[in-house]
This record gives sequence, structure tokens and C-alpha cells, in this order.
Amino acid sequence: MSNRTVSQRPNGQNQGKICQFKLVLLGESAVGKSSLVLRFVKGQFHEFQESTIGAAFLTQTVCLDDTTVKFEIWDTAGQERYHSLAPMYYRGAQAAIVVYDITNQDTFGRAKTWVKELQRQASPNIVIALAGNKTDLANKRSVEYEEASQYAEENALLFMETSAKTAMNVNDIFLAIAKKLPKNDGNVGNGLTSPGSRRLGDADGGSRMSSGCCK
Ligand SMILES: Nc1nc2c(ncn2[C@@H]2O[C@H](COP(=O)(O)OP(=O)(O)O)[C@@H](O)[C@H]2O)c(=O)[nH]1
Ligand SMILES: [Mg+2]
Repeated sequence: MSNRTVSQRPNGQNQGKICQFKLVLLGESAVGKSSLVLRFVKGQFHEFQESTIGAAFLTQTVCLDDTTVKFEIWDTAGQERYHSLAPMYYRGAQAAIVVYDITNQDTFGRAKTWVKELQRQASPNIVIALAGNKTDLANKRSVEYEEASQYAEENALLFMETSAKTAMNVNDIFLAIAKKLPKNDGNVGNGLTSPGSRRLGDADGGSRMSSGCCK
């Protein structure tokens, strides 16, 4: 990857800025957290996605007008035995996606518990999105869209139903979060948002979205 930054525009004007945000995925195991990240970062889907041990870290960049938003994504394991590790990942996060599986009511209950925990213990301005994943399995639906949508509205959450399998609303949910995040100076530039974060342009295993909007 080159060291080009968006502030170097072809016309020489200094108009682009780069913002980095830490985003965490939470939710019961097997709801599709890793699959959503894999779809968003690499455009892939695996029917037999390996379950996450501890947590995984990936990055992805999206472009909004003159701002490049770099997500530092922490994909957590959903199992209860890893619960005590979760605060390490959501502490200092500017955004969270809480995922449930639309075919499994229990996972929606678990998602609500995560939302409560974030509301109590994460940063007060954290942007929380609720993702009802596996919409391609609509014939097995057990959580109604309206029920989740109403809950999201009452709790001021972004809400979308997604499918990591078909890619439905996957980029959209990250983009909606990017739009909602404050692009103030505290988040601009070079790794001020979290310890260990890197400048855009470092080799980091992540990839840009193919939209090419940063060019
Ligand atoms: N049909 C369908 N299956 C999915 C979807 N997302 C994930 N899966 C499957 O659900 C299983 C668990 O996914 P995974 O991403 O490991 O869930 P995680 O434990 O929440 O990270 C895997 O077999 C995935 O292939 C989806 O949108 N639709
Ligand atoms: Mg996983």
C-alpha cells in the first residue's frame, strides 16, 4: 500500500481529512459478527466461518465526501466465557455494532443486554448500531422487523437488517455509522484515538473499499 493520504489531492488542494475510529462488534456467538466483518473488509462469505477465539482485529476505510474514515474493528467472541474480556474492547470505542440473528429470539434478548451494558459502561457518546443479521433466512424469521426497529428507536440506536451472505446492508450499516460519528479534530489524523493504532498507509492487512472514492 502506498503512503498516499487523501489530503494530497490531484489538484493540489488540502481538503481531505482522515479520521480513525475504534469499532467493536458484540453479540451472541454464531449470529454472524465475523461474517459481517469479513464481508465488509474482504467482500467474502464463508458458509463454515471459524468461530472467533478471544477477538480479531481488522481495519477498513470508507470515504465520505472529503473525509476518509478508517475503522479499527474489534470482532469479539460471543461466548459467555469471554464476557469478562468485552470491556477491554468496548472501552474507548467510538462505535459498536450489536448483532443478533433474526431467526433466533434468544440472540435478540442477548443483544438488548449488550446494549444496556454499553449504555452503562462504554463512552457516553458511543454510536451504537443494532444489526439483525441473516435476513436471507426470512422464512425462519423469529424476530419481527418492527419489534427490533421500535426497540432501536426507543434506545436511539441505528438499526438495519443485514445479511453477510448476500451482502445486504453490510456496507450500508458501516457507512451509516461513519456518517453519525463526529469528525472533530480529536479524531483526525494519526492514531490519536487508540493506543497502538497506525497511520493510514501502513501495511495493516485491511483493504480499502472498492468504491475508489478517495482517489
Ligand atoms: N444464512 C446466513 N448465514 C450466516 C450469515 N452470517 C453468518 N452466517 C453463518 O452463521 C455461522 C456463524 O457465523 P460467524 O460469523 O462465525 O458468527 P459469530 O460467532 O457471531 O462471529 C457461520 O456458519 C456463517 O456462515 C448470514 O447473513 N446468513
Ligand atoms: Mg466470530
